[in-house]
Amino acid sequence: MPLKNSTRLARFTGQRPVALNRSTHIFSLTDTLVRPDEIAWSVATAFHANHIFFWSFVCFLAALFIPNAVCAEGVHFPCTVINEYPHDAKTSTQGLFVHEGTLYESSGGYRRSFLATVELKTGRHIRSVPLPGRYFAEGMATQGDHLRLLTWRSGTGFIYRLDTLEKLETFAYRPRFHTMEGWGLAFDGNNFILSSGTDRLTVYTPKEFTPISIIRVTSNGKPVRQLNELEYINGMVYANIWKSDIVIMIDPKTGHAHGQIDLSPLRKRLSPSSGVANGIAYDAHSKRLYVTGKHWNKLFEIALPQF
Ligand SMILES: [Ca+2]
Repeated sequence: MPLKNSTRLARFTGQRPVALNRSTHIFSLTDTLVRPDEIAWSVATAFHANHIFFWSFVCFLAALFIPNAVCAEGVHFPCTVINEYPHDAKTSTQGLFVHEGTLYESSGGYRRSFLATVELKTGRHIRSVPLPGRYFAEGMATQGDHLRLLTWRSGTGFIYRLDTLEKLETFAYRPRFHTMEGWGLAFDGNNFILSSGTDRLTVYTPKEFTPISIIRVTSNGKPVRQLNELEYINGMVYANIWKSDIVIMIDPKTGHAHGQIDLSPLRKRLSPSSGVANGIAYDAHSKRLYVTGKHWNKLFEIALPQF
């Protein structure tokens, strides 16, 4: 997603997320900005005042901030901190995973995107490679001895060697003229799973990177939109929800969100300039779960939810 927007919206992340509204299954940091009843009121007023075009535009803008349905069902897991580590606050985290104890992180923004290996306990960059200035780095995931990195709107991705971060290949991940964006990426052991800021996850084959199925993510029958950074953990897809501190756990077989973690308790440990939560990494070997965010000055190991 756009860096400017995320930076601007990061100011909202200093607030606690609004409590779950179980009657409408609505939840969002933007709840205080535009509510559905206000939108309905706007439409009615527009007809009455014969200002339909103006208010339609207002409603269009408002729709961009319609609160998102987030996991009113399922288990609400506590955010229990086990360790905290330094994290480079200049990094606009878009993709995050752990491989053999080393953190891999991608950072977004035009003319400043990069991919880095990071020493987990110090936050020090071991190796860092920039992307060409016209690409905005997004999510990434590893398969075998390489990783795939998405970019935001170009429809172009890159394959890198894990050990040297040497770029090996360029690949396309959407049909021509398709507007689907690249946000998060995970690998489930067989296929890649891609998010695009919507309520849909797209499953891609591992070699040709061909889309083979779509997972529609819901909670209580309502779509859960703005799915962002991903991680596949023990049969579940964990996903950051953009503009919130919520991580949800999705059953990829059904698309149902079966649980969530509210990361907002971490805010009191972060600098005020920390942006949105984004970045989930799981070390399957040590069974450790890590989370961070855009321009967060810390990375946290938190307790792994037990279903
Ligand atoms: Ca991840």
